[in-house]
Amino acid sequence: MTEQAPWWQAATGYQIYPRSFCDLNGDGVGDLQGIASKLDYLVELGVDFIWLSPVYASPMADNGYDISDYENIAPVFGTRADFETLLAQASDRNIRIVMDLVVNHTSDQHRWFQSALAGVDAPYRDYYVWRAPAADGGPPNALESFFGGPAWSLDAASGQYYLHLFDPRQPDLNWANRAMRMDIYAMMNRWLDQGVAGFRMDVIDLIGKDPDALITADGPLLHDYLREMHANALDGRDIVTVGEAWSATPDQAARYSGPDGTLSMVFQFEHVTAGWDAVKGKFKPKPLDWRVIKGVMDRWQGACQHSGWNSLFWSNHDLPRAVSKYGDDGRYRVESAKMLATVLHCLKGTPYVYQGEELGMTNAAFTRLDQFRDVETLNFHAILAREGVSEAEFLAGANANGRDNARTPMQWSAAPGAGFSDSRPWIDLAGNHDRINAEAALADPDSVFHHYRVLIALRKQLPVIREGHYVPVSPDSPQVWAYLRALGDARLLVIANLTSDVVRFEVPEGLDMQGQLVSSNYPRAGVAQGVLALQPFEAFALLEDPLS
Ligand code: ISL
Repeated sequence: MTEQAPWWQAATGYQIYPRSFCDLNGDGVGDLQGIASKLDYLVELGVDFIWLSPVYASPMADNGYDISDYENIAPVFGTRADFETLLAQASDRNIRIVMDLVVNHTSDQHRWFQSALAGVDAPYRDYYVWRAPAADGGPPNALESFFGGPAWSLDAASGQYYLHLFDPRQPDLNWANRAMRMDIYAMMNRWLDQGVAGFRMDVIDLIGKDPDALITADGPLLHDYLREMHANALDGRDIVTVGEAWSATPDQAARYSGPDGTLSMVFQFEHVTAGWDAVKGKFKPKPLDWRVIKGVMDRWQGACQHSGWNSLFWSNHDLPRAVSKYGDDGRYRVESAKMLATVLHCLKGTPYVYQGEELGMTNAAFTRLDQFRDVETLNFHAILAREGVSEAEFLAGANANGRDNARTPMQWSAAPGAGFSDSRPWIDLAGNHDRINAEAALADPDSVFHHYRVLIALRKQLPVIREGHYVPVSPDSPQVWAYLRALGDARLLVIANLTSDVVRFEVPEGLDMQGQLVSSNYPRAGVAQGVLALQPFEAFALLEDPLS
């Protein structure tokens, strides 16, 4: 069984947000040559593939998630030659590159949309979604953009509205148009033929939408389109595909990634949205409730026990920094960052590390609105200000859950520009690179970085981590996450204190184990017996393997 498992089931991914990773040409924006210069750092960390956020040509209204040319690289990031060099240098180091595939929408500067604007009979008109105004001349219906405001904008020349589930500069592609779909599959084939190892598919659960019925996610034709995409571009290739699917529930996991599924796995977000206000959303976060988060993880681990596959992540370029959101970015920053890594990386699935997470990088803590860059944050600021939300309240929400938290420059060193750039970066630094940086982390054997390195290596060494059965041990505890992984006679017991208090935890009967401590963030003997006093954010993994 192990021999036949696809490579990505033993792999760890690393997400790079190119704008903020490493600026080699000194313009304040990260670039492809900068990424290439850091490949040896990724080798040291031990990751197997890079998920590269979009580097295609783009006017950057949404930092590249608005693509104006799928075939070319944005000049601010480099050239196609730079991309080829990066691909080759990564391949020399056994690191694969997974591209971001943004095909729910394009930029309004894409030649298809520019041509579509020529009029209702323009050749590419039907590549986008157009509707006549409502009787009062307003938008065709009440659909709202995920970035706030109406999802329809008027094209004054033709008198029709076009659909954009995100910013008006990101018009939605019309997936009902077969020629458009075939153009997309051809584009995917070109990138795959060039040697990229797969795709992370942006908001892929939106492509089957039925805007007239106000259905956006998980629409009626979603899986038909995914099957067609699979047959035309993915099938038979040794690649990994991960669909971003905010609507995905454990019940649907097998549809995406089961034996007849179309993707390797999806990113699901139930553990993320569980922390948002039901009405006001992400800018009004709820207090952290670990019982809910563990419940989500338990259900997904259960759903993908026998078929389907999980992705595992705490953070990405749209989310707050993991240690700030789920841990303690003050006194127990190191301990809690390691704890979060341990509980995630010992689960079954493919873990993704977001750049800087392996250093325990923190949220941005901006104090002024003019420090924010993100289109979503700025749009919502305008909307919420009209609704009477004060500046202070908005800043608190944006600092807690806004997307710019994850986008401050990668902290390479304690140097003035954090080793990211010699010029003023496009967005302010988080401001703590004097203490939190890669150079210091590499030199410190107890750093968060080295903790990640060990966990990433363990996945390769231990079949019980890759394949073992998942059994929740403490589902009702708000303070402790304990679980067992079991494969044959091998057992891995993971116990984590999720809080900054010392917590007593009684090891349940049958789980009192003696073994090898394969991961820990405090000194501890290799036994779990009786009542344990778990130190603040303590987490450890104990391996009992009669064969080893
Ligand atoms: O975090 C979000 C939920 O409010 C949204 O900001 C986000 O748009 C959503 O996660 C979908 O994300 C993806 O598509 C967007 C792009 O802005 C994000 O960066 C991308 O990850 C539109 O392409």
